[in-house]
Amino acid sequence: MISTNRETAPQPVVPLGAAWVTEALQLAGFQVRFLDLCFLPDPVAAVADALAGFAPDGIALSVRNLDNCNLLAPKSYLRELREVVRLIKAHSEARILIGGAGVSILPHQVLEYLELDFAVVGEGERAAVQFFSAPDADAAGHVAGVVCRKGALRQENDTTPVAAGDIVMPRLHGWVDVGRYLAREPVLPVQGKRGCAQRCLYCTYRIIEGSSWRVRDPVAVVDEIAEMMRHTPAREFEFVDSIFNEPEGYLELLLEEVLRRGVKARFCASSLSPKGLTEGQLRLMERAGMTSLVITPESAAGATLAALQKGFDEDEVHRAAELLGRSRLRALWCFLLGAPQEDEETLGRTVAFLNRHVGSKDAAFITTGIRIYPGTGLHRLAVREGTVQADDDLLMPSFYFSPKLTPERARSLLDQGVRHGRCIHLTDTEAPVLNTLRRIGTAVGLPTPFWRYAGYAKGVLGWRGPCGIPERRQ
Ligand code: B12
Ligand code: SF4
Repeated sequence: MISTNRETAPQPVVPLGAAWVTEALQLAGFQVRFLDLCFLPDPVAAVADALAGFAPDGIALSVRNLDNCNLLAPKSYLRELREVVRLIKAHSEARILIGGAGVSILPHQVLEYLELDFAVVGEGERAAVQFFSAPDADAAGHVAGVVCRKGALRQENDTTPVAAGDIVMPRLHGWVDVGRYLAREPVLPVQGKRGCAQRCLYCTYRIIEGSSWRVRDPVAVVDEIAEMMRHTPAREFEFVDSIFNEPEGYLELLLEEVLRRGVKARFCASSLSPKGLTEGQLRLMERAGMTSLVITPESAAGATLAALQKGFDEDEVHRAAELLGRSRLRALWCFLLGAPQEDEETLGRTVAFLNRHVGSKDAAFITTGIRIYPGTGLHRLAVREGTVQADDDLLMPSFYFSPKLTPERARSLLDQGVRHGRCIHLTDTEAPVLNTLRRIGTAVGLPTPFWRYAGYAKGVLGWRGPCGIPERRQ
């Protein structure tokens, strides 16, 4: 298994999905080695070295990201990946399977670009085991969830979910050198559920994880946390679920289990919806050791929320903000600039929200433009509006930005309107100085989340990331 992700912005991310699939392969009886390219200076040389010492029958490539989804400083990771694939093909006859979140969104395009034959759409635990167990390449190509380069997906991801009970424990520390990640961000990821039953206009998560919620047994999730605490120095965990507070009732079961077991750890969540958030949930989060969360309204204006099909309105966003403002939890508020229906009026509402609700313990994360993915409502809208051509394969990033505004005007309205320095723009996170700050922060034991120091870093260090003219294709 080769985890190919080498991005370190906004933080290096532990290859949880790759570890999970590797564990499933090992449990199925395969002898597996794990190569993580994240911190290696020369990925092609690293793969060549690995192949010199080990001649595998099969090679699995995990591809988390295709690109950085950044309209203002776009970067595709595919060219470097193609070099790795070419090296593998030149040195090995092994059967190759590619998977991961990035691959799941554009499987045919990725296969064509990399000149590979087989990809998995969605979760890989079962598909990878069946693929590598198949007697020949033809049978391997018939495994559910596998896409062949010239063929169709055998079965839609949605119809072949792994039952929650089938999800094994990833045993992250068994495969990944977690110490290297913990030296840069002292937090390990945990996934409590897969899928999302919402239908936001731009979202790909249902393609990657399935379109219904599939929750893991809270006991198994807490077992996993306890095991990581036994085997690693990690004492903080991030729930990477698509939405932490859905489906209704799950976070309560999970956090009650944390409390029942007396787990002494800190927690955060990478995505919370304002929808239906209650005071009781926030109290429970505080009691269970949650200290911060990322909340993703994407806009604070009714018209854009409706156009994005978020399933909640402006009042709900304000209501959630008031609850969070009264809690001890730090919140990172995520907004997308330039959504459908965005104009000066809607942006003004978001700016007013940022001034009113993003308090001194909080920050806001601003993304300009929205990456367009095939099969989404946003793609259909962008074709109708002429932003992209219907036959654009979208492998190299294209972005939606409301025709009623320009990115430059939106940024200037935001900069002029927001009265505090706690807005982090996506481009800011690409500043190379951040990696050094992260390591220093971790070494001296600076309390997390690191985004809480954004205002200071911007004011005192003048930290700001690259911001260029959009470059659409490479
Ligand atoms: C949580 C999250 C984050 C968090 C991560 C926090 C953390 N501590 O890990 C944060 C906010 C930091 C983040 C940052 C970024 N993210 Co992000 N993130 C996610 C999210 C929601 C979940 C990822 C996750 O951990 N899933 C849980 C694991 C278990 O699942 P998994 O990795 O997908 O693995 C499963 C399958 O993919 C498959 N699989 C994996 N590997 C393999 C290999 C083989 C061979 C097979 C067969 C199967 C297989 O099986 C696994 C188990 O089921 C996804 C969206 C999503 N729902 O997937 C986006 C997502 C992966 N992110 C994305 C992006 C772009 C980014 C950023 C580049 C954005 C940016 N510019 O800042 C950065 C990159 C960070 C980095 N260093 O790589 C994109 C990638 C698509 C693309 N366009 O490239 C996604 C898909 C969101 C989207 N836009 O649609 N992210
Ligand atoms: S709630 Fe989040 S994960 Fe679900 S469809 Fe909407 S954006 Fe995607």
